[in-house]
Amino acid sequence: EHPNIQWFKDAKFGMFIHWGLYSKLAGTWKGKNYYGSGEWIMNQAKIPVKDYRKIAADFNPVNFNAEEWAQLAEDAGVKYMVITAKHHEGFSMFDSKVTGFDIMDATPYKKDPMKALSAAMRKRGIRFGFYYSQFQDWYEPNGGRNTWDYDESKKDYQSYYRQKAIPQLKELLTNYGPLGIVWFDTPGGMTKEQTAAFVKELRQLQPNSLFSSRVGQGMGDYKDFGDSEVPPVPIEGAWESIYTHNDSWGYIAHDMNFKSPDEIIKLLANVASKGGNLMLNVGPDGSGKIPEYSVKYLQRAGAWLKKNGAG
Ligand code: JFZ
Repeated sequence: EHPNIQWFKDAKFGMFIHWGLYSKLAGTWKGKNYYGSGEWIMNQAKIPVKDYRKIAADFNPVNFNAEEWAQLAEDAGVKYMVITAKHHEGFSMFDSKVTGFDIMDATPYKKDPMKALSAAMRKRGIRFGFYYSQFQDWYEPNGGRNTWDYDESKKDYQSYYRQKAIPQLKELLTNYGPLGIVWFDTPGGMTKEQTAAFVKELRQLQPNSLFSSRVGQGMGDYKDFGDSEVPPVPIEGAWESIYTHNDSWGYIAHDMNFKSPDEIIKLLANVASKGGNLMLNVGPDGSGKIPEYSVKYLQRAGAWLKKNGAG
């Protein structure tokens, strides 16, 4: 058991944020609407890298306000937040020296939102962590699972890990203060030995930080259930259920299927009654605004929790 697991076991409620270039596409590519997983649009529409990279040139989230996002987290009563530093699309939402395909170098925004957000969260005493897609990287010739631009059989995953994933994770584990969680996802391309070496190398930088189970090979510090899944009976040990507020992780403009404050509280109670945490996702748009329904409903859920002594 991880020596720093107790805060997580006590947390009950977390906020997940999926935010990237896909947020700007908002579920639409070339006049066609997609539904269900806005962050997968590059894959669903098989958008070539040479077109996808152009989205960055217009990505300018001037409405992003770290204090507002952190305040929403506090109002909602969450005890931790995890945000996508790099999703499968391969775009880095932080200042990375490892690539030019990041928010500093490739967009007109030219600021690091993760710097501001990590600071705003620390100020409020809410744990902060990064989601990082360690294997799937649809931008890189050697990254996982882009088969529409690249030939899978020619890929050298180890070279991608050495040249991008590991150096970037080192940046994330070095430049943003103490992290509560590093949330890995969809493992691949590594043997058990390679995963062990990967985990060991990164742990040295932040021994106190928890690693999610999707680091692979059973080497995470707590269990994540499949998306939108709550176990039927109480489960021992540290675990988390992840849900999204509407039907997509990444922003989709035509998805209005938001869970009401009522439904959020029932879901939270269901997960808590089985002994786990609920990490509920919101998907800000490409301008940096969290959808109004997410703001309103999370605030109302948080107000209820406070009033009833659970906040
Ligand atoms: C992954 C991502 O592919 C997705 O875009 C999103 O970020 C989500 C939170 O995580 O999707 C998964 C990963 C694992 C399972 C389901 C969806 N699973 O184990 O059931």
